[in-house]
Amino acid sequence: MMPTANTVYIGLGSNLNQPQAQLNQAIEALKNLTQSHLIKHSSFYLSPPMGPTDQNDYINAVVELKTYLQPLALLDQLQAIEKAQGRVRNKQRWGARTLDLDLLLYGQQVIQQARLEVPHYGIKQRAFVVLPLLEIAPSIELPNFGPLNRLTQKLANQEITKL
Ligand code: ROI
Repeated sequence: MMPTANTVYIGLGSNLNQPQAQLNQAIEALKNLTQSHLIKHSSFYLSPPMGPTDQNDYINAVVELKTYLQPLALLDQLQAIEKAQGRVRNKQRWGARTLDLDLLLYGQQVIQQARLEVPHYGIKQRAFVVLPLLEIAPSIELPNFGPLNRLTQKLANQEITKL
């Protein structure tokens, strides 16, 4: 039987070393991802750092991919792109970074593994994830939750600018 492609959503974030250029470069890398096809990407969004505030504002976006990669193989590829773009894992949790690629959703799968939690644990609290995701997938549903657009009201107080 033909294996089916999975629709996945990936969150991109950067607040170091020309964030917009970092995201553009990451989108190019995702276009070249093995066994995958980039369907679309959102606009870029500017927001103040959530968490530690002694760091630059962030640029964020979301992309939709179709992929035959299994979740952990996809995670390996995303981490390789982060590394290629100079991501250094430093001591401060939630510190500044050149590039963060988060696997937000993998079809409607729920994954709870040591290396990987899907849906990404932060989705529902973060306007910088929800807004770009709804821009490219207005009817998207979260497993065990329902339509993501139920959250827009609750997140309306978070400062964020669509660029
Ligand atoms: N804050 C914003 N605005 N955007 C991010 O991508 C982001 N990523 C993070 C933390 C440090 C939690 N804050 C963020 O990992």
